[in-house]
Amino acid sequence: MGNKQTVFTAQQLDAYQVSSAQVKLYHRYRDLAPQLVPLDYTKEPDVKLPYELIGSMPELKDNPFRQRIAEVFSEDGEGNMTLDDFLDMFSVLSEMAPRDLKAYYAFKIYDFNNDDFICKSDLEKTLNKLTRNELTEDEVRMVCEKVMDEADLDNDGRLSLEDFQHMIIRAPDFISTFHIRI
Ligand SMILES: [Ca+2]
Ligand SMILES: [Ca+2]
Repeated sequence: MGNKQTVFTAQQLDAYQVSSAQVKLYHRYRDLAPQLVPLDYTKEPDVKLPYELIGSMPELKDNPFRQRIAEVFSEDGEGNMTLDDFLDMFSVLSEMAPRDLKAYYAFKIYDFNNDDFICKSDLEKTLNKLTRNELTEDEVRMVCEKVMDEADLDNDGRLSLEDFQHMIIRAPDFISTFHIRI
């Protein structure tokens, strides 16, 4: 380990309202690739860590949505993350995050083709991942139809964010994959 100099001085903690959780996460980020991540962030270095490193973190590696999570939170949309992306991701995934915020990001994660709606094929992919491919195609289709029936309030055949927000009040399992203890 050696003698690590931390980037955040006490004054900086005050000035930027950097929380101790963020400092901890900065160190997690840096530990993924100490050769790439500088100790000094005051000059806003242009650093991104590749998805392969992010997706292999213990908090994510068993999550069937890990790649989508990284894509949604990364500025480049490909899962490669700046420190800011990384901090945003963990603050939303944290158990402390408000349900509405989590629901908003869960919706984006399930919207595989990024068109701001969860259509049938998005929902089928979601169900396959949520159940870790343990359902047959027919079963997935049935569950998918049932969810659509109940949740598609304006009957346009797809779920808007509003439809989805109503749905998770009754089916909280749809956001429980996104609770991570940091
Ligand atoms: Ca979609
Ligand atoms: Ca709808």
